[in-house]
Amino acid sequence: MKFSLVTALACALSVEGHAIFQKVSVNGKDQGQLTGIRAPNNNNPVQDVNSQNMICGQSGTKSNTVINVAAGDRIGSYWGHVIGGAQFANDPDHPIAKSHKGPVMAYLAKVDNAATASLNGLKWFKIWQDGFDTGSRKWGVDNMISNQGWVYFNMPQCIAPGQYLLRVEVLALHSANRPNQAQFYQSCAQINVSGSGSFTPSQTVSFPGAYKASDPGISVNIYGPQGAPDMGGKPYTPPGPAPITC
Ligand SMILES: *[C@@H]1O[C@H](CO)[C@@H](O)[C@H](O)[C@H]1NC(C)=O
Ligand SMILES: [Cu+2]
Repeated sequence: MKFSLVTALACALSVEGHAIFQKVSVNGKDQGQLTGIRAPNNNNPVQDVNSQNMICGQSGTKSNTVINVAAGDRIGSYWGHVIGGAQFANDPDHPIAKSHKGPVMAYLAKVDNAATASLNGLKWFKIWQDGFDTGSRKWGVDNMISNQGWVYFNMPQCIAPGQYLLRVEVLALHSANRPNQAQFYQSCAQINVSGSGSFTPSQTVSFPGAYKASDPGISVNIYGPQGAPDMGGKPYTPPGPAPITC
C-alpha cells in the first residue's frame, strides 16, 4: 500500500510519466512519424472509461495516409514519452515511466475509408494483447520498454481485406487500486489490409462502452505483499473481449 501511494504520487507530480502511440512499422519498415496515425497532441492519460477519448485518445493529429498492410504482416506500434520520442537526452520516462505497469492491447474496426472515418459507432474486436506473465512477472509495458518503445504483433492471417482503424492501447495500472485511477493511452492507425482472409467478427464492442471502471482488469491492485508490481504472482486478465483466433 505504501509503495503504491509513492508510485501514484510520483506519477501525479510528473506529467513526464506518460506515453503516446505515434508511428507504425510494417515488417520492420518504419512508416514515418505520425504518418497514417490519429494521435493525441499530448501524453495525458484518459481516466474516464465512458469518455469519447477512449476511442483514439484526445483529438489531436490527423493524416491523409492509409498504411498498406498484408494479413500476416508483422506490425510495430511505436510509443514515446512525447511526440517525437524522448523528451530530452536520457529521458528516464521514455518510452513510458517504468512505474506504468499494465497490458498492451490492439483492436480493429472495419471502416470504408480509414483516413476520413468517423470514430462514432465503430464495432471493435481485439486482435492481440500482452498482459502479465506470471512466470517472468513481466507486463506488456515491460516488453514495450525492453523494445525501446516498439510493440510487435502480427496482423492475423484471417483478417478480411479492406480498410480498418487499428487502435493500440496501453493501460497503466500503477494507481488502479484507487477509483478511476487506471490510465488509458491510445491512438489509432489508419490501415488497408490486403490478403485472402474472410474473418467477420461474431462479437464486437464499442468505445466507450467496452469497459466499466469496476472491471477486474481495470480496478485492480497489482502490488503483491512485498509491494512489487507482480500481482503477488496471481494471473491478470486485461479488460475487454478475448483476442480473436483465426
Ligand atoms: C488497399 O489495398 C488494395 C489491395 O492491395 C489496393 O488495391 C487498394 O488500392 C488499397 N487502397 C488504398 C486506399 O490504399
Ligand atoms: Cu502516468
